[in-house]
Amino acid sequence: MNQPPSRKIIHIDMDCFYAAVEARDNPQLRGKPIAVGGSPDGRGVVATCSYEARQFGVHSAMPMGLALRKCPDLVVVRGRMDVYKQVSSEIKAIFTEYTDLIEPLSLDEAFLDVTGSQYLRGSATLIAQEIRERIRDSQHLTASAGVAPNKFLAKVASDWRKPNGQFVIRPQDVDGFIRDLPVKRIPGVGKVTELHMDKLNIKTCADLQQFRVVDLKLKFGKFGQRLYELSRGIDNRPVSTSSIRKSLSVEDTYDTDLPTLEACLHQIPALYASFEKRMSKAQERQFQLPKALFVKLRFSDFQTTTVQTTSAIVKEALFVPLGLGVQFEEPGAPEQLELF
Ligand code: DCP
Ligand code: MG
Repeated sequence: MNQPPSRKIIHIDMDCFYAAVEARDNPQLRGKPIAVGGSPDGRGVVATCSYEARQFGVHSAMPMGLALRKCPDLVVVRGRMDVYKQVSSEIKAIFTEYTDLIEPLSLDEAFLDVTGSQYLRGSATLIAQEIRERIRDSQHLTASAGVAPNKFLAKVASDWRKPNGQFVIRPQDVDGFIRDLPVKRIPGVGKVTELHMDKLNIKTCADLQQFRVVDLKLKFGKFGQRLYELSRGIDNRPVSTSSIRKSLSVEDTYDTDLPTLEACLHQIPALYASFEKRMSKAQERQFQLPKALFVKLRFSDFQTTTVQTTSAIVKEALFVPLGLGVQFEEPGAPEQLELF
């Protein structure tokens, strides 16, 4: 019997990336709770931390001062972006030996489409295994991998056996896997949406599946259609090798609070000047039409919020302005691929 076409997607994600690089290069740090990031004296935040530190509740984006209160023995290390970039490009060089269809998401993460590969009898599972072994042998760092029929599930799967693990969701496993998946694992479901869903008694993808697409659209707007698909484990986005920018912004964190509206407004021209500079550089390379402006604010308790509108933003900004930016029009929707 003819099987419908199915894709084989691998998501690779390095384990505690910056922290692992630091521990690799400085044996004294091994086995200790370490955090890579800014100084606790200013407004430094944790970029990432070792698993030893995570046990104390330390996590990415946490103010370093708070991290030190949670874990007094925490060793704070300044980041070395040049080294992380170098490791990242060496890892990417490994990926290119398996497929041309690579979509990097960040320095430590990428999707690979190995559907067409004949290597290792076309087994995505074995390819992922081999890539992880090669990263370990050449970089002395560990990576985790997810293998699945689409990007959404592959990304969820790479988190499933972290650190230094791998999890495979075969096409026939999708229905069973997705049912119990908590909604917060769905990309785009943040704290606010999760709370909204909780009030509707929606906790898992199985709960979401109970709703018709029209109802999801009513409740969650444009995101409703996507929720309908993702809650069934459907994601037709192809692995995209072109890096089309989705947004551009500049931001600054201030050493002391900006307590008044005047103080906030005072910072806007400098931010705007550097935004304009970056924007014109980017538009020279590839012109893209902006569709929305946004202002990101970080409050003194480090909560961050984004206000997206076209005017009157600044009048509302009674807090610490963090960033200015634009979002670009999305390129034409990709052709639908048939699944499974
Ligand atoms: N990073 C950052 N600020 C954040 C999140 C991440 O600077 N808020 C950086 C540091 C991380 C790297 O990006 O090392 C990769 O991010 P991940 O989310 O993949 O986190 P880790 O690789 O550190 O940990 P994990 O093992 O959970 O993947
Ligand atoms: Mg990672």
